[in-house]
Amino acid sequence: MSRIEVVSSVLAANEAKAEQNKARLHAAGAVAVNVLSAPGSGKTTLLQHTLTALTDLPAAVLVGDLQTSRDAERLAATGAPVVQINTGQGCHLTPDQVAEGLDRLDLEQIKLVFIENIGNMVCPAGVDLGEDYRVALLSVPEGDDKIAKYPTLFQAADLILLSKVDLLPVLPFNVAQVEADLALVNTRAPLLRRSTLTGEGMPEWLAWLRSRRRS
Ligand SMILES: Nc1nc2c(ncn2[C@@H]2O[C@H](COP(=O)(O)OP(=O)(O)O)[C@@H](O)[C@H]2O)c(=O)[nH]1
Ligand SMILES: [Mg+2]
Repeated sequence: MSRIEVVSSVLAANEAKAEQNKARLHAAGAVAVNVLSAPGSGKTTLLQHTLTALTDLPAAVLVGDLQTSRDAERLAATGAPVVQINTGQGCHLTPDQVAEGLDRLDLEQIKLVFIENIGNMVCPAGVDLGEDYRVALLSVPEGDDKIAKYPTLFQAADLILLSKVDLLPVLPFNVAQVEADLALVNTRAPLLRRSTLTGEGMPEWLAWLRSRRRS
């Protein structure tokens, strides 16, 4: 078998597993949201605040990291079910790992499954985990050129969160540039400004999530 055939069979296996994850989530009446960004953009902090605020929508988190269970510990403090998935050297979660994570949740009790992907702007973008929606974060300290430089992350997103907007007054950052770059790669996804420190954008984010619930 040639190398190309081997690669394509791995991709086909991943796609099949992602479809199984999706079918399983749908059968349980749960919606899955894949959260993607660079390390430090604010994914775990966003989910901590979201789990605390979403008392009307039972949610769980599968959280990916190369090492440690630090994010899982932060998230579990909210009382929500959390599964840490350590990928070792893997720069993105795989559909198999998500399936194993789902095995450890009582899906009948859960309406929303967040998947905090590995912090990376390249690898996770091309991997379907079986999620219903993708949310990409870009934080102000990362700089206003990141959508232009890492378009694949933002192309496939259903919602883009411009996070840490509380830092806009103190950092040079051109929001209009970000909007213009986004318009070239994704005209479907809204760009929502948010800050955990001030609470800006939180009601809109929660409304977006609630409107996605399946049952
Ligand atoms: N200024 C500011 N800092 C934030 C905000 N959200 C998160 N952070 C900080 O950003 C850092 C990384 O956050 P974390 O949630 O761990 O990012 P992750 O690696 O994407 O999960 C932490 O020091 C957070 O306190 C925000 O809205 N504004
Ligand atoms: Mg994190």
